[in-house]
Amino acid sequence: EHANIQWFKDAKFGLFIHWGLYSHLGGEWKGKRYYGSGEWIMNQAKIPVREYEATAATFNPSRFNADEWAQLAKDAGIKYVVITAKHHEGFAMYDSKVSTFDIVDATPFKQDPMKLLADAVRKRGMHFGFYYSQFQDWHNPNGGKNTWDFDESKKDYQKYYRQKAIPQLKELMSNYGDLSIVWFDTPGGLSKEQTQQFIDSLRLLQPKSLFSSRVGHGLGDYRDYGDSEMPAMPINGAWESIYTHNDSWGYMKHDMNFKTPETIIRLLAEAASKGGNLMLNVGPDGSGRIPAYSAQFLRETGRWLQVNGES
Ligand code: JFZ
Repeated sequence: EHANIQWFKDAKFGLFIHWGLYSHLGGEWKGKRYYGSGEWIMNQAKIPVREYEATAATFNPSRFNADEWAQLAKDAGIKYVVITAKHHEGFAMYDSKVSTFDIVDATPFKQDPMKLLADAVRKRGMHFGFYYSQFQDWHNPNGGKNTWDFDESKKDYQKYYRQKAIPQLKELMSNYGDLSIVWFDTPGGLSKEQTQQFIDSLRLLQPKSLFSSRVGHGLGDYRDYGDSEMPAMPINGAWESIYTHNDSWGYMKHDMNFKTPETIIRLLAEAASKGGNLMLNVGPDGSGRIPAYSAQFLRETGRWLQVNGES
């Protein structure tokens, strides 16, 4: 068991944030609407890397306000926040020196929102962590799962880990203060032994940070269930259920199927009664705003917790 697991076991309620170039597309490409998960649009529409890159030129989330997001989480009764520093699209939402495909180098916004958010969240006494897609990277020729631009059989995953994923993880784990979680997702390309080496080398940078189970091969510090999956029975040990507020992780303009405060509270109570956490996701849009229904329903959840919750 990880020496720093107790805060996580006590937390009960986390906020997941999916935010990237896909947020700016909002589930639409060349006039056609896509359904499912907005952050998968590059894959769904098989958008070539060069065309996808070009969308960064108009991504300007000028209404982003780190203090507003952090205060919303605080008001909702949330204890930890995890945000996508890089999703499968390969775009770094922070100032990366490893690649120019990042928010500071490739967009008119030119600022590092991850830095501002990390500070705003920790300032309010909540834990902060990064999601990082360690295997799937549809932008890098050797990254996982872009089969429309690149030939999967010719890829050298080790090279991608060496040249992009590990150096970017090192940036995130060196330049953003104390991280409480590194949330890995959809593993691939590494044996169990290589995964252990990968973990060990990153541990040195942030010994207190927890790693999610989707680092692969049954490793990681706590258990994550499948998306929108709740265990049927109480479970021992640290675990988390992840749900998204509507039906998409990344912002989708035509998905209005937001869970009511009542549903959120029931999910929270169910996770807590079985000994785990609920990490609920919101998808801010390309302008940097959290959808109004998400903000409103989170605040209502927080008011209920204040009256009926334990702390
Ligand atoms: C992954 C991502 O592909 C997706 O875009 C999103 O970020 C989500 C939180 O995680 O999707 C998964 C990963 C694992 C399972 C399901 C969806 N699973 O184990 O059931």
